[in-house]
Amino acid sequence: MSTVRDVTFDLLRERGMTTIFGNPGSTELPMLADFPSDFRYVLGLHEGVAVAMADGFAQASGTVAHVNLHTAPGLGNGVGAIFTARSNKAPLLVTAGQQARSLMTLQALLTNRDAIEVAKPYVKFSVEPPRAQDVPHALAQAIHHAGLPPRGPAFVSIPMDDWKAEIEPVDFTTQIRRTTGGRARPSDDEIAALAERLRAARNPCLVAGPDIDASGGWDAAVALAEQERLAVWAAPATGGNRLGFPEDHPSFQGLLAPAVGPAGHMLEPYDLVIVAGSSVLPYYPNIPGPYLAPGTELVAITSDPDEAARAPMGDAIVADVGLTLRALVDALDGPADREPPPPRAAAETPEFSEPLSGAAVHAVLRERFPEDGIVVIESPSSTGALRNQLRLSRSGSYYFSGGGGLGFGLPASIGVALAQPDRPVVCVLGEGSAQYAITGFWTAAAYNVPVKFLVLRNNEYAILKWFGSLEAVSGAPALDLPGLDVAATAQSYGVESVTVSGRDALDAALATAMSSDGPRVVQVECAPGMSA
Ligand SMILES: Cc1ncc(C[n+]2csc(CCOP(=O)(O)OP(=O)(O)O)c2C)c(N)n1
Repeated sequence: MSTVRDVTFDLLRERGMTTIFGNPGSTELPMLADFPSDFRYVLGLHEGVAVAMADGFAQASGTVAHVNLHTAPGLGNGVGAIFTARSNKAPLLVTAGQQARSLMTLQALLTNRDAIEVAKPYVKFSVEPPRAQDVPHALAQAIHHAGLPPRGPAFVSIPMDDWKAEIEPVDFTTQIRRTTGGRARPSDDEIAALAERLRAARNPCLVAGPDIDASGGWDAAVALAEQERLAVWAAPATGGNRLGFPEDHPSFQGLLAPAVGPAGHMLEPYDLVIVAGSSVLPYYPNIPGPYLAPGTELVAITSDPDEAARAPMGDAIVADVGLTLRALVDALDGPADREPPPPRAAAETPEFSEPLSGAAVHAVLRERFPEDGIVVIESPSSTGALRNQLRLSRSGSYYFSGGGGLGFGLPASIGVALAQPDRPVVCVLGEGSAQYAITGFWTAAAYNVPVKFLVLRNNEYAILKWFGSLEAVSGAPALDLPGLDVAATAQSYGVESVTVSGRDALDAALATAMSSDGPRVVQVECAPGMSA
């Protein structure tokens, strides 16, 4: 006889899930007792931090990551980050402790009442197994759900007295030692029909979404664009948690506007729009208009049936994005007899007057950015400026909160760096955004995770002021943020930090930070307002 705990750790070991992100409480201690030496526990001081670290780790490793939360209040704290992980399609096993089964009915302290309902809107699967012996099977199901397309978080609530329960090892071999795969290729007919539409199109374009990168379709997207002379737009930043296409490529045109009317207007010149690896489309804010001009057709390629079903226009193929793009390249005879798309203008050199604008900060960053660097960004008013200045061109180089929730960037960068220890990671944060997961600095320091944090301090919620003008809102309170000092706070958590102002000081501070071994914070004084 083995225990539920033995079998669970064997399951996690077999799946290569030997890193557990979490924040423990009394309801999780029975699981963590005698923690196996081949496992690593990464402590976040708040559940939102633990979930977002796991999110970054899952996306950057391409594997299911495990985050273990405390019962009701811990799970509650993590829900915002679980929402974000769902938007990012990050494959996560989320577990939470629960009161002992014998005390749940009387609702003893820390009972997670209706545990499976708490995160339900944001997970693919939510269960509290009926018997202790079912815990490993439930965990296996959650792992399969998380890793199958569309990837996302799956939740299991585990009463704290389940871990010692005895279980037949035979259940382990029959129920758990299974693999599942979900990379579906479209039928030959679907590929032939799309290839024909593309061949017949006069001026087609590609809208490149985050699932291109997540499905390993980067090279196929480039090959398709080059062979078919496609103009390529990035899916709107609101849903673009990853890049889908090299942004320094001659076919790349820029970011599609996120709102309905402006996006429809930008797509007007094209008679065929292929949206690959994105919902159609991640719109925000509400600026109405036609979805598409009368002469424009659209075909989406997505592995998510829900994305295919809820799109307001166009046809859709539900299949693996990378495999579909590759099949399309192979089905077309290319090169197409079309003019290549017009080149995009070079990024303008911004003014370097003090305090620096967001664009100026990113122009300085560009000169210091490592060749194989990765950006994790949560700097709302300067996201577009960073994309424009850096024009990142390698797969797996960019992570962003696809659902629009703050509190992702700081901890996700730690997860990304743990998953990709050979690539330098730069985390770009607004000083307001940093507050939502500020304790992540402690984890960076305690585990010596060498992320370089660049904090833009503009003393305001700049993007909300911009939204205010867009929504014709005046007189809203609480949009100024005087006196936040992220560098001092990070220093108190153990991360070496500096605050600088102006181009030369920023350049020198970035050079020092990039060449150091551990985590570093460079906080730079910034001008208010949006930066393009
Ligand atoms: C969890 C969460 N709470 C609140 C918001 C609303 N929000 C969006 S952007 C923003 C301001 C961010 O400020 P800062 O990081 O300083 O960036 P800036 O706009 O100045 O570039 C806020 C509060 C959100 N997106 N997510």
